Amino acid sequence: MSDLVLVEREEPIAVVLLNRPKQLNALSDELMGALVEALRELDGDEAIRCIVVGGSERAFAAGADIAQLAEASPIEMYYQRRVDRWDEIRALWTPLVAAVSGFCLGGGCELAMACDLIVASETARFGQPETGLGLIPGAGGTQRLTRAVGKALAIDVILSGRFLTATEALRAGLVARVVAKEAWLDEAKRVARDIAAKGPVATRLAKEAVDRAFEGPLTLGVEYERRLLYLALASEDAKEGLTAFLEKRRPEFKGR
Ligand code: CO8
Repeated sequence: MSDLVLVEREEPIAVVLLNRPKQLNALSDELMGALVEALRELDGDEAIRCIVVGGSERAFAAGADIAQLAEASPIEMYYQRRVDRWDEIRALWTPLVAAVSGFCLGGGCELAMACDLIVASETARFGQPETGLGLIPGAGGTQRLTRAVGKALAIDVILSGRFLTATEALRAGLVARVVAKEAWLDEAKRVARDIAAKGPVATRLAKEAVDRAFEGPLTLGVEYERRLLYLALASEDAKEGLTAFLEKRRPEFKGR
Protein backbone atom coordinates (compact mmCIF):
# COMPACT_ATOMS: atom_id res chain seq x y z
CA MET A 1 0.00 0.00 0.00
CA SER A 2 1.26 3.45 -0.94
CA ASP A 3 2.35 5.78 1.87
CA LEU A 4 0.15 8.48 0.34
CA VAL A 5 -2.58 7.18 2.61
CA LEU A 6 -2.17 5.81 6.11
CA VAL A 7 -4.60 3.08 7.07
CA GLU A 8 -5.26 2.07 10.65
CA ARG A 9 -7.68 -0.68 11.52
CA GLU A 10 -9.30 -0.30 14.90
CA GLU A 11 -12.07 -2.84 14.41
CA PRO A 12 -14.96 -2.33 13.98
CA ILE A 13 -13.77 0.99 12.49
CA ALA A 14 -10.88 1.96 10.25
CA VAL A 15 -9.13 5.30 9.86
CA VAL A 16 -7.71 6.39 6.52
CA LEU A 17 -5.56 9.52 6.58
CA LEU A 18 -4.37 11.43 3.51
CA ASN A 19 -0.63 11.81 3.75
CA ARG A 20 0.88 14.52 1.53
CA PRO A 21 1.45 17.03 4.31
CA LYS A 22 3.88 19.30 2.44
CA GLN A 23 1.31 19.90 -0.30
CA LEU A 24 -1.54 20.25 2.23
CA ASN A 25 -2.88 16.89 1.00
CA ALA A 26 -3.45 18.19 -2.52
CA LEU A 27 -5.35 15.39 -4.22
CA SER A 28 -2.97 14.17 -6.89
CA ASP A 29 -4.02 11.40 -9.20
CA GLU A 30 -1.80 9.00 -7.27
CA LEU A 31 -3.26 10.05 -3.93
CA MET A 32 -6.84 9.65 -5.15
CA GLY A 33 -5.93 6.26 -6.62
CA ALA A 34 -4.43 5.11 -3.33
CA LEU A 35 -7.38 6.46 -1.38
CA VAL A 36 -9.96 4.67 -3.51
CA GLU A 37 -7.95 1.44 -3.36
CA ALA A 38 -7.69 1.59 0.44
CA LEU A 39 -11.35 2.45 0.89
CA ARG A 40 -12.50 -0.27 -1.48
CA GLU A 41 -10.50 -2.88 0.39
CA LEU A 42 -12.00 -1.78 3.71
CA ASP A 43 -15.46 -1.61 2.16
CA GLY A 44 -15.19 -5.27 1.28
CA ASP A 45 -14.12 -6.24 4.79
CA GLU A 46 -16.97 -7.44 6.99
CA ALA A 47 -15.08 -6.62 10.17
CA ILE A 48 -15.08 -2.90 9.29
CA ARG A 49 -18.40 -1.19 9.86
CA CYS A 50 -17.52 2.49 9.57
CA ILE A 51 -14.54 4.36 8.11
CA VAL A 52 -13.08 7.72 9.12
CA VAL A 53 -11.44 9.67 6.30
CA GLY A 54 -9.14 12.46 7.49
CA GLY A 55 -6.18 14.61 6.61
CA SER A 56 -3.82 16.36 8.98
CA GLU A 57 -4.46 18.99 11.60
CA ARG A 58 -3.44 21.74 9.11
CA ALA A 59 -5.35 20.48 6.11
CA PHE A 60 -7.97 17.91 5.27
CA ALA A 61 -7.12 18.60 1.62
CA ALA A 62 -6.42 21.86 -0.20
CA GLY A 63 -8.03 20.67 -3.42
CA ALA A 64 -7.01 18.78 -6.51
CA ASP A 65 -3.29 18.98 -7.28
CA ILE A 66 -3.03 22.27 -9.16
CA ALA A 67 0.31 21.35 -10.77
CA GLN A 68 -1.28 18.24 -12.28
CA LEU A 69 -4.39 20.12 -13.33
CA ALA A 70 -2.27 22.70 -15.11
CA GLU A 71 -0.66 19.93 -17.20
CA ALA A 72 -3.82 17.92 -17.83
CA SER A 73 -5.61 17.86 -21.15
CA PRO A 74 -9.40 17.65 -20.97
CA ILE A 75 -9.44 14.59 -23.22
CA GLU A 76 -6.85 12.84 -21.05
CA MET A 77 -8.93 13.57 -17.96
CA TYR A 78 -12.00 12.28 -19.73
CA TYR A 79 -10.38 9.02 -20.80
CA GLN A 80 -8.63 8.46 -17.50
CA ARG A 81 -11.91 9.12 -15.68
CA ARG A 82 -10.01 10.99 -12.99
CA VAL A 83 -12.99 12.75 -11.53
CA ASP A 84 -14.94 9.48 -11.30
CA ARG A 85 -12.92 8.65 -8.20
CA TRP A 86 -15.09 10.98 -6.13
CA ASP A 87 -18.15 9.05 -7.36
CA GLU A 88 -16.45 5.76 -6.54
CA ILE A 89 -16.06 6.95 -2.95
CA ARG A 90 -19.67 8.12 -2.86
CA ALA A 91 -20.75 4.69 -4.07
CA LEU A 92 -19.10 2.74 -1.22
CA TRP A 93 -21.44 0.92 1.12
CA THR A 94 -19.67 1.41 4.42
CA PRO A 95 -20.61 4.66 6.18
CA LEU A 96 -17.82 7.24 5.86
CA VAL A 97 -17.14 9.97 8.42
CA ALA A 98 -14.98 12.85 7.18
CA ALA A 99 -12.75 14.21 9.96
CA VAL A 100 -11.96 17.74 8.81
CA SER A 101 -9.33 19.96 10.39
CA GLY A 102 -7.87 23.02 8.64
CA PHE A 103 -8.22 23.62 4.91
CA CYS A 104 -10.98 21.72 3.13
CA LEU A 105 -11.03 23.25 -0.32
CA GLY A 106 -12.01 22.52 -3.89
CA GLY A 107 -11.75 18.79 -4.58
CA GLY A 108 -11.02 18.38 -0.85
CA CYS A 109 -14.38 19.89 0.08
CA GLU A 110 -15.95 17.69 -2.59
CA LEU A 111 -14.26 14.66 -1.02
CA ALA A 112 -15.62 15.59 2.43
CA MET A 113 -19.07 16.01 0.90
CA ALA A 114 -18.77 12.60 -0.78
CA CYS A 115 -18.52 11.12 2.72
CA ASP A 116 -21.72 10.57 4.70
CA LEU A 117 -21.14 13.12 7.40
CA ILE A 118 -18.55 15.68 8.36
CA VAL A 119 -17.10 16.17 11.82
CA ALA A 120 -15.18 19.44 11.77
CA SER A 121 -12.56 20.97 14.00
CA GLU A 122 -13.19 24.59 14.95
CA THR A 123 -10.17 25.33 12.70
CA ALA A 124 -11.82 23.90 9.59
CA ARG A 125 -12.23 26.16 6.57
CA PHE A 126 -14.47 25.07 3.71
CA GLY A 127 -14.31 26.56 0.25
CA GLN A 128 -14.65 26.03 -3.48
CA PRO A 129 -12.01 28.43 -4.76
CA GLU A 130 -11.89 27.04 -8.32
CA THR A 131 -13.23 30.18 -9.99
CA GLY A 132 -10.09 31.93 -8.75
CA LEU A 133 -8.15 29.52 -10.96
CA GLY A 134 -10.49 30.09 -13.88
CA LEU A 135 -12.21 26.75 -13.27
CA ILE A 136 -15.40 25.56 -11.69
CA PRO A 137 -15.88 22.84 -9.06
CA GLY A 138 -15.93 19.59 -11.00
CA ALA A 139 -16.26 16.71 -8.57
CA GLY A 140 -19.80 17.42 -7.42
CA GLY A 141 -19.23 20.74 -5.65
CA THR A 142 -21.79 22.85 -7.49
CA GLN A 143 -24.45 20.21 -6.80
CA ARG A 144 -23.62 18.88 -3.34
CA LEU A 145 -22.70 22.20 -1.77
CA THR A 146 -25.88 23.76 -3.14
CA ARG A 147 -28.03 20.93 -1.84
CA ALA A 148 -26.30 21.04 1.54
CA VAL A 149 -26.36 24.78 2.23
CA GLY A 150 -28.88 26.21 -0.26
CA LYS A 151 -28.35 28.44 -3.26
CA ALA A 152 -27.68 31.76 -1.53
CA LEU A 153 -24.66 30.56 0.38
CA ALA A 154 -23.40 28.10 -2.24
CA ILE A 155 -23.30 30.69 -4.99
CA ASP A 156 -21.58 33.13 -2.63
CA VAL A 157 -18.90 30.56 -1.74
CA ILE A 158 -18.43 29.38 -5.33
CA LEU A 159 -18.37 32.78 -7.01
CA SER A 160 -16.54 34.81 -4.37
CA GLY A 161 -14.17 32.04 -3.32
CA ARG A 162 -14.67 32.87 0.34
CA PHE A 163 -14.03 30.22 2.97
CA LEU A 164 -16.71 29.18 5.45
CA THR A 165 -15.67 28.77 9.06
CA ALA A 166 -16.63 25.60 10.89
CA THR A 167 -19.38 27.45 12.72
CA GLU A 168 -20.81 28.87 9.50
CA ALA A 169 -20.67 25.41 7.92
CA LEU A 170 -22.47 23.93 10.92
CA ARG A 171 -25.17 26.58 10.83
CA ALA A 172 -25.62 26.08 7.08
CA GLY A 173 -25.95 22.30 7.36
CA LEU A 174 -22.71 21.32 5.65
CA VAL A 175 -21.19 19.73 8.74
CA ALA A 176 -22.81 17.64 11.44
CA ARG A 177 -20.64 18.50 14.43
CA VAL A 178 -17.93 21.00 15.34
CA VAL A 179 -15.39 20.05 17.96
CA ALA A 180 -12.39 21.59 19.73
CA LYS A 181 -9.29 21.60 17.58
CA GLU A 182 -7.44 18.93 19.54
CA ALA A 183 -10.45 16.57 19.32
CA TRP A 184 -10.92 16.53 15.52
CA LEU A 185 -9.84 12.94 14.98
CA ASP A 186 -10.92 11.43 18.30
CA GLU A 187 -14.44 12.79 17.97
CA ALA A 188 -14.75 11.49 14.41
CA LYS A 189 -13.62 8.06 15.64
CA ARG A 190 -16.14 8.22 18.46
CA VAL A 191 -18.92 8.97 15.97
CA ALA A 192 -17.67 6.13 13.75
CA ARG A 193 -17.72 3.70 16.69
CA ASP A 194 -21.30 4.76 17.49
CA ILE A 195 -22.30 4.06 13.89
CA ALA A 196 -20.36 0.78 13.88
CA ALA A 197 -22.30 -0.42 16.93
CA LYS A 198 -25.57 -0.29 15.02
CA GLY A 199 -26.92 -2.98 12.73
CA PRO A 200 -24.55 -3.00 9.72
CA VAL A 201 -27.24 -3.94 7.23
CA ALA A 202 -29.45 -1.18 8.61
CA THR A 203 -26.76 1.53 8.52
CA ARG A 204 -26.01 0.74 4.89
CA LEU A 205 -29.64 0.70 3.85
CA ALA A 206 -30.31 3.92 5.80
CA LYS A 207 -27.35 5.59 4.07
CA GLU A 208 -28.73 4.53 0.70
CA ALA A 209 -32.21 5.77 1.57
CA VAL A 210 -30.98 9.16 2.83
CA ASP A 211 -28.98 9.62 -0.38
CA ARG A 212 -32.20 9.18 -2.32
CA ALA A 213 -33.50 12.34 -0.68
CA PHE A 214 -30.94 14.22 -2.74
CA GLU A 215 -31.32 12.38 -5.96
CA GLY A 216 -34.90 12.59 -7.10
CA PRO A 217 -38.43 13.66 -6.32
CA LEU A 218 -39.77 13.18 -2.80
CA THR A 219 -42.42 10.60 -3.70
CA LEU A 220 -39.85 8.33 -5.32
CA GLY A 221 -37.51 8.77 -2.37
CA VAL A 222 -40.21 7.80 0.10
CA GLU A 223 -41.16 4.78 -1.97
CA TYR A 224 -37.53 3.73 -2.20
CA GLU A 225 -37.11 4.13 1.55
CA ARG A 226 -40.09 1.83 2.15
CA ARG A 227 -38.59 -0.91 0.00
CA LEU A 228 -35.29 -0.64 1.85
CA LEU A 229 -37.18 -0.86 5.15
CA TYR A 230 -38.74 -4.16 4.03
CA LEU A 231 -35.30 -5.37 3.04
CA ALA A 232 -33.89 -4.33 6.43
CA LEU A 233 -36.73 -6.15 8.15
CA ALA A 234 -35.73 -9.34 6.35
CA SER A 235 -32.19 -9.23 7.73
CA GLU A 236 -30.89 -11.38 10.60
CA ASP A 237 -29.66 -8.13 12.14
CA ALA A 238 -33.20 -6.83 12.43
CA LYS A 239 -34.36 -10.04 14.08
CA GLU A 240 -31.46 -9.81 16.48
CA GLY A 241 -31.96 -6.08 17.17
CA LEU A 242 -35.68 -6.42 17.85
CA THR A 243 -35.32 -9.57 19.94
CA ALA A 244 -32.43 -8.13 21.94
CA PHE A 245 -34.50 -5.09 22.81
CA LEU A 246 -37.38 -7.23 24.00
CA GLU A 247 -35.01 -9.44 25.98
CA LYS A 248 -33.36 -6.36 27.50
CA ARG A 249 -29.87 -7.25 26.28
CA ARG A 250 -27.32 -5.75 23.86
CA PRO A 251 -27.75 -6.89 20.25
CA GLU A 252 -24.99 -8.88 18.60
CA PHE A 253 -25.09 -7.81 14.97
CA LYS A 254 -23.47 -10.00 12.33
CA GLY A 255 -24.03 -7.87 9.25
CA ARG A 256 -26.38 -10.45 7.75
N1 CO8 B 1 -2.35 21.72 -5.38
C1 CO8 B 1 -0.99 21.62 -5.35
N2 CO8 B 1 -0.24 22.15 -4.35
C2 CO8 B 1 -0.85 22.83 -3.36
C3 CO8 B 1 -2.26 22.98 -3.34
C4 CO8 B 1 -3.03 22.38 -4.40
N3 CO8 B 1 -4.37 22.42 -4.43
N4 CO8 B 1 -2.58 23.70 -2.25
C5 CO8 B 1 -1.44 23.96 -1.60
N5 CO8 B 1 -0.39 23.45 -2.27
C6 CO8 B 1 1.04 23.53 -1.91
C7 CO8 B 1 1.61 24.92 -2.16
O1 CO8 B 1 1.95 25.07 -3.51
C8 CO8 B 1 2.78 24.93 -1.21
O2 CO8 B 1 3.82 24.19 -1.82
P1 CO8 B 1 5.34 24.74 -1.72
O3 CO8 B 1 5.63 24.77 -0.24
O4 CO8 B 1 6.11 23.72 -2.49
O5 CO8 B 1 5.30 26.10 -2.32
C9 CO8 B 1 2.29 24.12 -0.01
O6 CO8 B 1 1.18 23.34 -0.51
C10 CO8 B 1 1.80 24.97 1.13
O7 CO8 B 1 0.85 25.89 0.61
P2 CO8 B 1 0.94 27.48 0.85
O8 CO8 B 1 2.35 27.91 0.99
O9 CO8 B 1 0.12 28.14 -0.22
O10 CO8 B 1 0.23 27.59 2.27
P3 CO8 B 1 -0.61 28.82 2.85
O11 CO8 B 1 -0.89 28.49 4.27
O12 CO8 B 1 0.04 30.11 2.54
O13 CO8 B 1 -1.99 28.81 2.01
C11 CO8 B 1 -3.92 27.75 1.05
C12 CO8 B 1 -2.87 27.70 2.16
C13 CO8 B 1 -4.85 28.95 1.25
C14 CO8 B 1 -4.73 26.46 1.18
C15 CO8 B 1 -3.25 27.84 -0.34
O14 CO8 B 1 -2.26 26.83 -0.42
C16 CO8 B 1 -4.17 27.66 -1.50
O15 CO8 B 1 -4.89 28.59 -1.86
N6 CO8 B 1 -4.17 26.46 -2.14
C17 CO8 B 1 -4.96 26.19 -3.32
C18 CO8 B 1 -6.43 26.05 -2.99
C19 CO8 B 1 -7.24 25.81 -4.24
O16 CO8 B 1 -7.33 26.65 -5.12
N7 CO8 B 1 -7.87 24.62 -4.34
C20 CO8 B 1 -8.66 24.24 -5.48
C21 CO8 B 1 -7.83 23.44 -6.44
S1 CO8 B 1 -8.67 23.08 -7.97
C22 CO8 B 1 -9.73 21.81 -7.57
O17 CO8 B 1 -9.76 21.31 -6.49
C23 CO8 B 1 -10.62 21.35 -8.68
C24 CO8 B 1 -11.22 19.98 -8.46
C25 CO8 B 1 -11.75 19.48 -9.77
C26 CO8 B 1 -12.10 18.00 -9.76
C27 CO8 B 1 -10.96 17.06 -9.66
C28 CO8 B 1 -10.13 16.93 -10.89
C29 CO8 B 1 -9.12 15.78 -10.84
